Amino acid sequence: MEQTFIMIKPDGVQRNLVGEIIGRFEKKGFTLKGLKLVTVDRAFAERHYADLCAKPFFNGLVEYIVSGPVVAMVWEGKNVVATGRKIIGATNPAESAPGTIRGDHAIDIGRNVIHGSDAVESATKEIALWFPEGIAEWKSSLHHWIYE
Ligand code: DAT
Ligand code: MG
Repeated sequence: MEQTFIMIKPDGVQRNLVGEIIGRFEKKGFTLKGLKLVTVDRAFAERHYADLCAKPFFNGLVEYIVSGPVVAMVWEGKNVVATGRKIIGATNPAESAPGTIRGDHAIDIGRNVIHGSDAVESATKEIALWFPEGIAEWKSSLHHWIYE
């Protein structure tokens, strides 16, 4: 089953959006496989966003991610990477549709509340980076009520 890495950014934690965000993934039917509240350092944030290191906003992005605790999660389910991105909404909240997390809860691109992996390959890399200790092994008893 597919897995994705989802992170509630420091603004999402500070703004008490943790329960709201987790609820959206839970209610959809996805399964929580990893969860922790962590504050990361610059080097770690730079590794997470390594692909963006040449961007003019890279420094501000790293400062933002290290500015407080984040909630790091692994969610599992059919098509969870692409569907997770839809639940999150467009990168720039000015363009995120209402009903998405960013569309409902964010205004500026540099305070867009949440991260989600953009492909199965990056999800695998991000899960390995954020959860080197591994993730929970369990199967939801709701499985056959959610999947046919
Ligand atoms: P996403 O988080 O939707 O995957 P991304 O990977 O392209 O978007 O960029 C990572 C984060 O960097 C994004 O959530 C917010 C910030 N960012 C992206 N483009 C930006 C821009 N043009 N100006 C300022 N911040 C930007
Ligand atoms: Mg991205």
